[in-house]
Amino acid sequence: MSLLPIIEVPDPLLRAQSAPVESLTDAVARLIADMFETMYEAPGIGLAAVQVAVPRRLLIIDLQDPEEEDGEPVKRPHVFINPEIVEWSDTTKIYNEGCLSIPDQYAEIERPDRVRARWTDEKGKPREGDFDGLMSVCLQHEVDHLNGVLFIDHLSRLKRDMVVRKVVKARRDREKAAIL
Ligand code: GNR
Ligand code: NI
Repeated sequence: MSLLPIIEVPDPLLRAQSAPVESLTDAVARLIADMFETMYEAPGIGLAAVQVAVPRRLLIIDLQDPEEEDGEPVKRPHVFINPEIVEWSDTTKIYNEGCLSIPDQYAEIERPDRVRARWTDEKGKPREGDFDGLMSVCLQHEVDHLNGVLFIDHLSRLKRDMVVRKVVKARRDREKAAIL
């Protein structure tokens, strides 16, 4: 297993339309394992393949519930291959979202509070399910990534540009500090 670098805004690959996963090869299984290692280390609760520079329709989620066993969060890994959201609730909810590709920036985003999805699991089995709460927020955030959409796209142009500039400046400052 290996940690993969996470790409950040304004990397144009984050705007790509990810292509379907055609078959569950060993390479895909390895990618999934590496994505979990990368997500847990970050740490994050979700990760789309495009964030590790693989523009394929694959995402993982583990909400890492605070229910602990011996001080360790209980792991509940979920794999969604070629996911599709097929129904959205009319009711919405606001959640303070962040993104590993937009480090240290958060914004209140309004989304449908429940969704129904269809996907293929890591064993190749077709699945369908309903999601609410944080799982619904995270799944919508991750499916957006597969379509080149970021949570900041739900903000005004002015706010979005401000957030991207902050990320670029913070990265530049960090790189400068590393040289001095
Ligand atoms: O770790 C993450 N936390 C999070 C919080 C609120 C809404 C969405 C997310 S997903 C994010 C990880 C990430 O960037 N996934 O694409
Ligand atoms: Ni994200």
